[in-house]
Amino acid sequence: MTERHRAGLIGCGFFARNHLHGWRDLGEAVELVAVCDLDAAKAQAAAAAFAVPRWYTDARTMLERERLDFVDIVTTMPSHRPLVTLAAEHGVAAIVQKPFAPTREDCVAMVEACAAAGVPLMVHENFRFQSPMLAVREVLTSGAIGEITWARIAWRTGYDIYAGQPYLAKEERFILLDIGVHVLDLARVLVGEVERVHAETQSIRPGIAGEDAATVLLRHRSGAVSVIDCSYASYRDPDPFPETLLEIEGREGSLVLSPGLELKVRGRSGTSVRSLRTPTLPWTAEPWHVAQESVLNTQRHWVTCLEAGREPETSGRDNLKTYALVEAAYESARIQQAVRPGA
Ligand code: NAD
Ligand code: 89Y
Repeated sequence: MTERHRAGLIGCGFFARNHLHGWRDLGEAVELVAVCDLDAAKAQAAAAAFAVPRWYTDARTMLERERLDFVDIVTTMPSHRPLVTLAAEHGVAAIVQKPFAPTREDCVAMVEACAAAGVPLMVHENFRFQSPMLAVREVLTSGAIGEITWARIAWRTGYDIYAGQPYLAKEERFILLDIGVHVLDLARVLVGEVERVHAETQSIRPGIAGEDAATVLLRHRSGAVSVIDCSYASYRDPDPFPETLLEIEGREGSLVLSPGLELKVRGRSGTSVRSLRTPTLPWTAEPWHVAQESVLNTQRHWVTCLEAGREPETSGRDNLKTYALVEAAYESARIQQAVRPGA
């Protein structure tokens, strides 16, 4: 039997539970040997609930005492750069949750630190690994609708995300960095790289520090145009949370992913309709299932790439391109003009 990859998880808060379940499901390939949180009670509780042998309150101590192949960083973004840099100093690979960092300078520093140390770095950008998105990617690569000409990728909800993630209400750069980053990443994956960005942002809900709605118009290098719209102040029935909805048109057909994950594809040979819902796992539940399951899919991709010595799809280097779209969207909203994303 080949040796399992030895992992340490940093950050045992709200979303980490999904990571912990995912690593447990991947137990044949990954051994979670330690967890860490600044809050001892959270670290201890995670270790107890998932039978992890050791827990720490200091990531440096964990990296010094444990023999790790990688760390899984599930903290909020201000700690990403110090933690990724620390892992690189110890010659340890890292997966880090989105958003990559508060600034582009931080993102570049992490990419450079891991490249200099010769260790892989991946951003846990999970939306492109959601089962419905993987199915849509297959339809697009099959050529069923022909070359893409136009798309709309929408995330609109009134779900109370502040209950589980209260820090979001205090973010001055809010929805574009929190959800926009996922949806803009999908735009790159589904439609292609971007030439020009035009954005409008809105602050709708009282008491929120940043923008909670954004509408972004993208001109893709292929000539296609897409509309990316996100809102945390959209009170609809049904509320599709946490589904991303799609309308994509090609030269020879179209596809629509509707609330409830029904996919309708009109192609050369007619129209087909199918459900992209997947069965819940023992540890997932609606409405979060599609997001939770994608954590496992993302972790599986990381392990496959580690074993093949291949750069992950959502490597730190790749995520700089998604981050550049977020930056361009903020800049466009500020100057009220279209902006070319940075290199
Ligand atoms: P959280 O605040 O609930 O948990 C973060 C934990 O990290 C806290 O317990 C905190 O004490 C700990 N922490 C912070 N700095 C640390 C450090 N230096 N060393 C050790 N522990 C440290 O946050 P959350 O809601 O779990 O979100 C974590 C990240 O996951 C965020 O970046 C968020 O955007 C992301 N997230 C991603 C998805 C997704 O679908 N990809 C969904 C939700 C949240
Ligand atoms: O923070 C968000 C994310 O990244 O995915 C869903 C979420 O947790 C709430 O909208």
